[in-house]
Amino acid sequence: MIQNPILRGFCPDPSIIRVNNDYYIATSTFEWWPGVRLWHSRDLKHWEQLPSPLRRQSQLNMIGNPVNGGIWAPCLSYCDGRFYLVYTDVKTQKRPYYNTHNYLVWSDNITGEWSDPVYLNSTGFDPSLFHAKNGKKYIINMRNGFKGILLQEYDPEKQKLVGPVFNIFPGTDLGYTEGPHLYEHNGWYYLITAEGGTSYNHCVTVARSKNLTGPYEVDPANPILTSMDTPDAYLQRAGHADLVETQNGEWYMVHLCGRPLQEMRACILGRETAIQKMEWTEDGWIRPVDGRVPARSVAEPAGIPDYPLPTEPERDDFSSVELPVWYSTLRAYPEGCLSLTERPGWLRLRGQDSITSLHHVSLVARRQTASSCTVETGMEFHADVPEQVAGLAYIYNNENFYMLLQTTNEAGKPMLTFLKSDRNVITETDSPIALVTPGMLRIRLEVNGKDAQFFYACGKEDWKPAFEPFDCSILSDEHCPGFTGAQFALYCHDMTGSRKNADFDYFSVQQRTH
Ligand code: 6LW
Repeated sequence: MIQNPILRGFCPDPSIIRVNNDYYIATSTFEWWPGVRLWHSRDLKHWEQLPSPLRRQSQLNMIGNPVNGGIWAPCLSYCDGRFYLVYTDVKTQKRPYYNTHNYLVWSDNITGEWSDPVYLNSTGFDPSLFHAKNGKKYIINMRNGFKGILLQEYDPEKQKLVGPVFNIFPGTDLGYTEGPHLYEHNGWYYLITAEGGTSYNHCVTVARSKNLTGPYEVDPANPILTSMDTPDAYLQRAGHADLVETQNGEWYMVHLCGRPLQEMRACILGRETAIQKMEWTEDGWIRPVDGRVPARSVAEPAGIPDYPLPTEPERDDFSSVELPVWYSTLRAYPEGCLSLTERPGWLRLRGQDSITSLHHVSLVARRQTASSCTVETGMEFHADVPEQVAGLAYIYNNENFYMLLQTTNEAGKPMLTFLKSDRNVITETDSPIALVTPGMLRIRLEVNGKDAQFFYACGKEDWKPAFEPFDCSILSDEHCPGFTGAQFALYCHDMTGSRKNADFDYFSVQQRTH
């Protein structure tokens, strides 16, 4: 059986394709760099992360992007030997006009270099590229203000949208119609959308038409997937789906989901990706074989053997000379301020802006993928003034985080301080801990559900608690509020402008499944 979620921790808005016997999923990354996470599988059960397609500033410049801005809902497609990716770079979500700019990039090698982007439009987010059987290509996207689904032809020669714009689907009374994808099957056009909003009323809506521009009739059993009526279901917030047919003619649907804490509706892991097995009904509708409530375990595809793939390791000793794919940074790669070669076997961060900046922050993050974790790092850092800090962050975004940081007091003595930011209100301990033993500082973070606590040890000393336990449920979609998820990060800032370095010997994230 396939165990859901298949992609855990901050992996929302999945788009899936199959190319021969290989499956690929693209998921949203928001203000985190590089843009769009890509995943690969051969059996829909085991997934490995691939290099992101948007890894050049010429493809994506998110400097200054707001929290929750950046890459929303990518859509991956494949046609005639070429991979296509459409995505939104959200500059503002301010009604009524937003600033949701849609782009297209392509590549003939999904792990190679992708093109620079072609601008499409800014009428709404969640663009999807539909390759019609008649050889024409169309872009559909939601219309800002949830005013339906727009469709316009895309001319690959002219590299732009051409012809009239059609509003092909008004949505249902579930509202918040977004995340559209089109398919041709047995003479019908099928339109899948997300409705109900990306929280606990989220769902998957299916409609069909004999004409591409509609009108579309809605499945009488709509919505075909939702957890809205089953608050005790393991997978909540099910919606934003995409279909794929296996090489043996079976159908599956990936969708986003959330796994809130037992005691409260808080998704610290953000929205994740799950998969359901599908079947076509006699009267030509497609529905989950396990029913409307998303199943936690799903039958594997027939005729496809298990194909295990490498996954993110618990411990990283920084032996690689390039930053592995499972790391993210904020809004851009910290050029000149992140090195794995200046001190071989160590990750060196040079301090830039402080965490609340929307510009140049030296921070390297790994996603939290389980509700119970042990995180640890070893750091060598010597602050000259209090304006230089470095340490371990437990972060949702620039406005919501906890950090255990080494710095110095006015007398130049090394200290440990503790910061909390809750919806952009930052508080700092008034009782910093003096560090008496020089040498490497080891920092540990224990997380169990909504409870967390930092620990520290200097040199070979034993572990000691660093400040009081804290409530990490504030690092959740519901509290912030947000679209991403909690991450563990190495961090350094230097307000003197001298780019003081902090060297990290290892970064261990032990995630216990649940
Ligand atoms: C995404 C939209 C949604 O673009 O949330 O749940 C937005 N659905 O389709 C951000 O993830």
